[in-house]
Amino acid sequence: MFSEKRNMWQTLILIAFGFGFCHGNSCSIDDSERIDCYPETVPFVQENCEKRGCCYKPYEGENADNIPWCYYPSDYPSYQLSQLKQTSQGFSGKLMQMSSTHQRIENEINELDLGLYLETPTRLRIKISDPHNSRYEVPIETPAVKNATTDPTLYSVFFQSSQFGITLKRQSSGNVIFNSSAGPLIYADQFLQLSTFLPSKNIYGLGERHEQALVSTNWKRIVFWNRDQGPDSNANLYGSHPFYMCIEEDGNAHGVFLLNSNAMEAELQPAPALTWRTIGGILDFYVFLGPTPEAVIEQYTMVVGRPVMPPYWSLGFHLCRWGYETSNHTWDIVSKMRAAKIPQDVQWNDIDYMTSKRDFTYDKANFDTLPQMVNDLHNNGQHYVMIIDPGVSNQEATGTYPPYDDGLAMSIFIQDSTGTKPIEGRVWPGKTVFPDFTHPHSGAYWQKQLQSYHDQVPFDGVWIDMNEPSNFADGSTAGCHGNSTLDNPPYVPDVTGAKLSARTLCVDSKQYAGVHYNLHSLYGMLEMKATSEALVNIRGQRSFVISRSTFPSAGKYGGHWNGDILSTWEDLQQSIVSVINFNLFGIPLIGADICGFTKNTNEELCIRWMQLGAFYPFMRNHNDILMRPQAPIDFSTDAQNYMRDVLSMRYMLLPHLYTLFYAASVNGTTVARGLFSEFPTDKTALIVDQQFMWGQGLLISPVLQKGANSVHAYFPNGLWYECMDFGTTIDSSGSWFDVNAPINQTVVHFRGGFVVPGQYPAVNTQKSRMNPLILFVAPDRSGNAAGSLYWDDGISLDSAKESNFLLATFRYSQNTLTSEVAATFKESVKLGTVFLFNVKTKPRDVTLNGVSLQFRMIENNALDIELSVDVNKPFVIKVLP
Ligand code: MIG
Repeated sequence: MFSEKRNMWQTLILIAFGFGFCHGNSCSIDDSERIDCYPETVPFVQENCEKRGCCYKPYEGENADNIPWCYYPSDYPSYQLSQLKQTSQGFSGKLMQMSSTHQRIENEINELDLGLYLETPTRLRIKISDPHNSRYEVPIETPAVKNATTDPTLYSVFFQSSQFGITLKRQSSGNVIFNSSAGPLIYADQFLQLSTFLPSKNIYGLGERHEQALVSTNWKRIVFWNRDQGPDSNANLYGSHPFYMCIEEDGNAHGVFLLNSNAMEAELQPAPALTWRTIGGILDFYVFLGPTPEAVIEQYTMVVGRPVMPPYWSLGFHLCRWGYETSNHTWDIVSKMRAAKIPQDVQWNDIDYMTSKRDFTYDKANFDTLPQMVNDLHNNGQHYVMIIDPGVSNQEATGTYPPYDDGLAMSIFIQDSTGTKPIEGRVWPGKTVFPDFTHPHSGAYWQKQLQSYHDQVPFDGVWIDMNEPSNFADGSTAGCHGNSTLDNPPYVPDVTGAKLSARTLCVDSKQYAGVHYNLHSLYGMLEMKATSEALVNIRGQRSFVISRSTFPSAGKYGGHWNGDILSTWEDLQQSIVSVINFNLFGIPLIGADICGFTKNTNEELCIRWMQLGAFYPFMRNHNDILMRPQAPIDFSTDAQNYMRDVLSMRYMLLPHLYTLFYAASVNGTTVARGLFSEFPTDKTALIVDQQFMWGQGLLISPVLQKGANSVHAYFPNGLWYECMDFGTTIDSSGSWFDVNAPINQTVVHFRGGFVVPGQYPAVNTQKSRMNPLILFVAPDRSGNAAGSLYWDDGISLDSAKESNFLLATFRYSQNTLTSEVAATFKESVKLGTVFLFNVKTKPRDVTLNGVSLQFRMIENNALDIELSVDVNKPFVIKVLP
């Protein structure tokens, strides 16, 4: 007990006097460190600024528009910390507001509770709440930690008491990773703000965003408020993820998550510093100490939830469009894909299939053959997914439309501010109401509707759209009252549409768990939860849900596509960032609409997009209504050949992808990742976002420019073996190379040091899963490589828990490939080929468990070894030089 206590106090050091706040004139602050005291977008005058007790100093240099003219003085009276004491979970203290004469923000809270939870050696939580009035807290499940960690922590904590501040240092390096003395703590009922200095400008995450991966610290404001909004760098988009990862100057990484779902802003400035500004809830920060980038994501997903394990078939190719006019039209596309032998696992339908766009119906005139088409897909080892929107029509005659009648009977629709009737909006079916997924009966309601539709059309997965929730009538069909403090908060973050109710519901509408003002950004995530649970119950297999709106913990239930992007080269490039970001957000099942959504695509763009999209963890070609058709079969024979080739490459690499999803679901690691995740000490890798990796072993360097025949790509230090041009080696000390990439080629490299599992491809995963596996063995400079394979039946719930899976690790060193089997699968899993790279001369012999094998040298120093062995049993392959 004594040593435990000592450990905890060692973690914490209290200092009475401030640091970080300047001496002398409290307004003389470096330009880059000015914390905005007037974030409102409306123009203001000096007098308004000074009334707030802030410094007014116009700025006319570079960035003049962004540098605040009105900013907090260094001695702005904030809170004083007292009564700091040890608790079983860490420390607690009181924050008392310091008195001042200037005009304060409405309803400031004078007394606050500070809780510091030393949850694990690599994770701590800082919670600032109101001891007298309970405030809204985000209803997602996070780990309950009863006792502070007794192991030595990677961090130490410093408090500044006279002007409250909290500082976290990484013990090993002394790096300050969190330092709230960048600005004052403000804590009002509808305005909460905390500013922190950042240890470097290498900030990632914070989304959903449509721009480069590295977050700008050049006066950049990111707004969080889920919105039906075509991707744009200056708008709040479909999902909110107030989480960033920072790579420190020495390559160590940490993460910070603000668990808050209110309309929010994160403002970054070159100090570098970050200001969190939210208009409700509490301040509830998690800090993750890494120290590797992947460890940060493991620690983050430990809090918000590990990603769901997807069914194997869902990693195949999905084809969709808005504007298939009939079920026969849809079916015809499937048939043509089959005839062209282009791999396809899943066919989708958009809102076209519904009767008058009403959920849980299908148009018996134009989509009369839909059930037959779905059966035909199933008979061919393929799957079917259709769209469902949350808006339920309230215009049908009583007794004719159960989705509305049932919801009314169960009182599960979101109510207007009076709490007496469902709030009415307008979406695709016309006037609609919206299920409240915080209602305890909403799951049963949703499942019932999905079940009765499934009885007619046996779908395999669900695409949920419009769930920000989107509403064509701002607020409601009757507008909003605009007289409540919810509708008219003292501060409105810089949301697109200027009002919180823009393109969604009035924020004073009522849900079971509270007001929409607090719950808005959770809508899609909670719909994902309900949909995923219903799918599991209905089908008894793993669920497949793709949602447009997301929030932290959405990855537990499904994946995401990044909405209505354009068929342009710019959006092709940008889509990589979304893939990288959503992996950081714990939602690895992510992809963009291949070939682009809005605007007409063209053959070259679509080929290049299929080549990139073949490496999106979730691969779907989807198109806007009225745009030129863009399925593979809609292009020339050459184009079809190139698309088939890259699809085969994806199908060949699916065992690797699947193994990465397994790792994500158990450890929370990313599936696709930026180079910065693997090479955090490489300064160039920190900014590369036009290439990405699948796990550790595969680097994808797509062509992203019109007319290009080569890729200018960065190769971090190491050996890299080309995937298509078997074994061509790049030996890089960390530099850029121009790699040949004619229109029929996709540039993918195996990374020296890794073993990547593959499988001979086929036209769908039901067929490819029956083919022999392949191992690609890519040795590093010392001739070593390692990798693993996870395998199961691809659909069962809890395969891992029921020990019905294969888990094998492969190690290559000293010319010997050995396998270790940690778990075995009930069926035999046949390995048919090993490709070994970097073999300089033809070996004398190659043996499997002592018996000679067939082998041949192929060009570029690669060895092709043919064998037949069940991976459930350990083996040894020796290459005898
Ligand atoms: O208001 O269902 O992002 O993928 O095709 C548009 C029609 C509604 C938006 C989705 C898009 C989908 C479209 N939907």
